[in-house]
Amino acid sequence: MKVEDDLGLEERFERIVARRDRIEPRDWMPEAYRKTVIRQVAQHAHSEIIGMQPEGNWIGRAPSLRRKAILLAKVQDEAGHGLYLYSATETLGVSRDELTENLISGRQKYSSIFNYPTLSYTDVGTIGWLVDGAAICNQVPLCRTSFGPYGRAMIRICKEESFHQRQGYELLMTMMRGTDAQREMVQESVNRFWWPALMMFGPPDDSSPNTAQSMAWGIKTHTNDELRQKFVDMTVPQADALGVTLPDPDLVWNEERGHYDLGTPDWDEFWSVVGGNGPCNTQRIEHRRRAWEDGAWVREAAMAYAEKEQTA
Ligand code: BYC
Repeated sequence: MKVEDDLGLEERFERIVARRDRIEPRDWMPEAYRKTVIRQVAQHAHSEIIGMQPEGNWIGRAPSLRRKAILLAKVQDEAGHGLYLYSATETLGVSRDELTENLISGRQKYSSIFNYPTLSYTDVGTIGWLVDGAAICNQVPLCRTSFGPYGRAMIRICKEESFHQRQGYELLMTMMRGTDAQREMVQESVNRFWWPALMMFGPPDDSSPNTAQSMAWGIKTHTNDELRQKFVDMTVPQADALGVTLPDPDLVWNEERGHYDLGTPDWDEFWSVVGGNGPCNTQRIEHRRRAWEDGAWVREAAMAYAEKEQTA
């Protein structure tokens, strides 16, 4: 009897996935699906929270009140994205404390891109243009992901990401209309961020262990290489309009494919950064650990207050 029940549930799950509908937290799901969603959404949440650091570093040194207001709003949006995504993960029975411990201990990952330093204010523009641009390419399809709370969080996140991308592009365009020194700063920044931005999409399809199963379950709807290509095709004309050169001599239009050909990212560097050895990995995690420890009294006070209210 038990086996039949389970078969019925699994069939129902498969049918929901096949008709591209949503799986909700109350629905039965295979344990491996639950684990995969937790892994991806938690990593995504961690990326938003760790991703506040490279840009947050420049809030106090913004060149004008206007730039400061824009940057503050953007970094606050990222905190919000992290919170929606942690909430989506919590619906699967894992606590916020556990997730943060997993990040700090290195058991869960966050996007490789945030392990690169921001060396000048120009990097705020480049992150907006390239990093948020890559994030949009990856995240718009996630609005239709099979896990309901994740997909719904993504709808709001994507609206905010498109503002982030545009503010970055506008910042760079302003600098490109400035002095030679400013134009050089933009080019130098783009040179540093181009390849790491391409790596955000994950390893090539033939060395991506999770893609096939995640696509079969509708968690991912496109492969890593498909999305990387889409990003390149979208970004080359924007680079032309901006007047910067993307640092890849193999970047040429392929008439037959109807896409740009591109060079190969340094995958050894990617795996090294993912493995904890990028330029800023230690600094990023240390900063997060300190913030988590410093905030312990706030969490304890909030819990004590909630308990007191409940008893009253
Ligand atoms: N960095 O089998 P694969 C933002 C890992 S934040 C680090 O292809 P999957 C923003 C991967 O986890 C936006 N690790 O994996 C915030 C796996 O290891 P595990 C962040 C990476 O999951 C602030 C292994 O490599 N976006 O926009 O099928 C300021 C094999 O990979 C990376 C998201 O999180 C990487 N780049 O596909 C500004 C999007 N790539 O877990 C902006 C949601 C791969 O087996 N996530 N790995 O130990 C996804 O779409 C997918 O998880 C990925 C990877 C495409 C990233």
